[in-house]
Amino acid sequence: MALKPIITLPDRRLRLKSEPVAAVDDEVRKLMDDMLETMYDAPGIGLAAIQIAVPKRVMVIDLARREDEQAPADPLFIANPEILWASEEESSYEEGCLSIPDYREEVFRPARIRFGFLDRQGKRQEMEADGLLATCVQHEIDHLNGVLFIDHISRLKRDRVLKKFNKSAKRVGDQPSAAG
Ligand code: GNR
Ligand code: NI
Repeated sequence: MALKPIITLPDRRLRLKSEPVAAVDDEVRKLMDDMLETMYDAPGIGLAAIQIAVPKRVMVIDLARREDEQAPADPLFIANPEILWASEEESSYEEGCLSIPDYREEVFRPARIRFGFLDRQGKRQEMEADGLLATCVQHEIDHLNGVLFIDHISRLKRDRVLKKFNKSAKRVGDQPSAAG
């Protein structure tokens, strides 16, 4: 396994639409393993392949270590996910994203979903999710479509975030300033 750098705003690759995998072969399993190691290291509860600059429809999720870093791993390996059903009812979570460091905001999404995917063995699965898992799956599927959680918040807040990240990108190598 290998740790990979996580790309962050304003990297334009975060806006790419990722391509489905033809099959879950050894190369895709290696990608999944690298993603999982990178996600645990961050730490995060989900990671889409584009966050390590690979435009494939692959993601990993593990909610088990959210509160206790020492808890046993319980990873979900997901390729080519598709939302099959989403509830009318919505719920909100304060979301964050490893590609938008140090920013969190409340996002409303369908509270429950049913989704299909290929697992680590390439076997087709269907799952229902609610709570944080439903949110996380939708957040990661958004990444595969070039969508970020800030696209679901008010334009005012989004523009503020984008401006901050555009500024800090131009200032790489500069001294930090009070203006941020
Ligand atoms: O680690 C993460 N936490 C999180 C919290 C609330 C809603 C979504 C997430 S996903 C995020 C990791 C990430 O950026 N995945 O793409
Ligand atoms: Ni994210």
